Amino acid sequence: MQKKGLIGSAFAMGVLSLAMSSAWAQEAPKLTAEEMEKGKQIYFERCAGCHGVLRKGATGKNLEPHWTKTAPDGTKLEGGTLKLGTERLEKIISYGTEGGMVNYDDILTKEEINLMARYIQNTPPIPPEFSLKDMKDSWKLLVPVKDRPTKQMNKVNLKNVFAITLRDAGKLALVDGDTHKIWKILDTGYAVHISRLSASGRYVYTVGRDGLTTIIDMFYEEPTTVATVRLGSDARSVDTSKFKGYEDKYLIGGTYWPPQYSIMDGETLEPMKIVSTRGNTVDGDYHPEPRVASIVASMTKPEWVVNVKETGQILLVDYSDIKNLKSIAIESAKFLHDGGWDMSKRYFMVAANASNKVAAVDTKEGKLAALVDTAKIPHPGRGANFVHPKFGPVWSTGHLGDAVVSLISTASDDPKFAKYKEHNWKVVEQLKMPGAGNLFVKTHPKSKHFWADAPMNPEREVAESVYVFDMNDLSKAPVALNVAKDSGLPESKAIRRAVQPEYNEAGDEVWISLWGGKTDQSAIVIYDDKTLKVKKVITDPAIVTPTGKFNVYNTMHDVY
Ligand code: DHE
Repeated sequence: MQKKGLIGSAFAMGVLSLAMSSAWAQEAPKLTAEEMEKGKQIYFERCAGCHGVLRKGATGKNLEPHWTKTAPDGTKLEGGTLKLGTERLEKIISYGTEGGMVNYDDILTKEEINLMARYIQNTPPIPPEFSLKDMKDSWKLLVPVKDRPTKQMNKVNLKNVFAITLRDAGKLALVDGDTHKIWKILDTGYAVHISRLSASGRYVYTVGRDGLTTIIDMFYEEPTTVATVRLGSDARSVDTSKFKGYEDKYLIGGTYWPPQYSIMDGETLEPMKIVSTRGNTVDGDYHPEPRVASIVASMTKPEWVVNVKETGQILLVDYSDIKNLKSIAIESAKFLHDGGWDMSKRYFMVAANASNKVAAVDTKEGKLAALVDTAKIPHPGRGANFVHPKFGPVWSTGHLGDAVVSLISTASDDPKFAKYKEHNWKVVEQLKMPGAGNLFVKTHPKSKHFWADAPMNPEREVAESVYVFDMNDLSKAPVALNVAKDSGLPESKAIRRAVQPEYNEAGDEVWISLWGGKTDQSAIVIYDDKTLKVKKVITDPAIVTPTGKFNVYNTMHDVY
């Protein structure tokens, strides 16, 4: 049985209300140099994403030593007594919290959990900065543009290729969506977070959590990496220039550490410019680590939408003149995370997840259209768009912290949707999920189905399933598909999380990753979108810890 955040409420509600006391001057547990190195590595791989390199907190709580070191017995909290320190931290790390922290007892060993409980009581080491020169030194142009094929040298239907992250293997699988066969597995950075496509559909860009960015050319007989560059030491986002006349001229990458974005040549990845995102939050406080979360390319203007997590500032970066770079900073809310376009592709919808809000940016006017209150911790991925029978165009997001999917009415320039104006920028309906822990939702213009996962739910049954709503009758409970059972794989000790539904080009198949442990057999389970029956299970042993999947056509055209 999975343990639910047993001590979660204490951690989630209590830690922040702990009074500062002189007792925190006491020494943190001593670590050997070897333990320190290992702690650093595990912290980077598993913790930094939510808590930040400097541990100031964002999606996760602040983990600076004044919170994590043992408090004296009897320290009074608002709701009772709490003592942090090694033992309590071990429990939190093992079993997770109701505040959204996942349990690590099936990911880390007991010794590693003990190490991390001690490690985070020590002052966070500050990683080095990463300059344009560092980027240039890391840049490898493996094949110059003039030596690349001038036409497609294979017969694969490139538009229906899926780029699939093999998270813990540090690889990317390119799978032929027509034949369901693995086309090629390529080395990439560690735990590629997202893949994005060039405007031409020829190149796949990946960004590893370790900051390594690759460009893969699909015109060769077999996909080939033609250049690589390092953006920094911790990264999540990348996109190309998509506006008419600038197609694939530039690539932008965003880093968590150092907090900055970098602009590169779109075909060679040659580094051109770095811009820091350090500065003030929407509350006016200085923040030393404002990380770059999602980035998207606008098709309305030569601009990227760059969402800065800790400051809550949304930057519209105009790439028409890189030397004299102009950008607009739009105030929204903390902490910005992921998002996607509305149906008209004029508004970018981004989750400010710790504020329980979604910001809608009007990229035509260059200003905030609305800040929409939602249920707890919205986490849309790119979200999902459809025309609601009663409320017109809606964009949707699931929630990590609540058992609902929120449907938000979006504005439209199309006169046929004018009658829905009064609903715009409000949550018009909430679809009931079996529990919290959703990460991704998806639909397709040709489908009547709406898919939602719940991989962060602590219950095995829920985390291993996906939920399919009928858009013709949203009052019906969703159909639950148990992806782990449907995969036909034997039961495993660790939960195999069913994650990120992604449509094929035609919009008639939905691919789900069954994300198991590093040594478990994982799978990609492909469902027929009409019948909801399994069409194919890809269980090749090379499919190690699959997570994000990016269909070439849908990613190029922002179909979701
Ligand atoms: Fe993600 C998107 C950050 C954990 C899978 N994730 C994003 C984006 C950001 C982000 C900023 C938006 C990128 C963009 O659009 O430009 N993710 C983070 C984190 O900081 C966090 C919470 C912790 C971490 O250490 O990374 C985190 N993410 C995860 C996972 O654990 C997931 C489930 C598995 C994995 O591969 O690591 C995961 N994130 C994804 C996926 C997307 C994503 C699949 C793209 C969704 C899409 O449809 O575009």
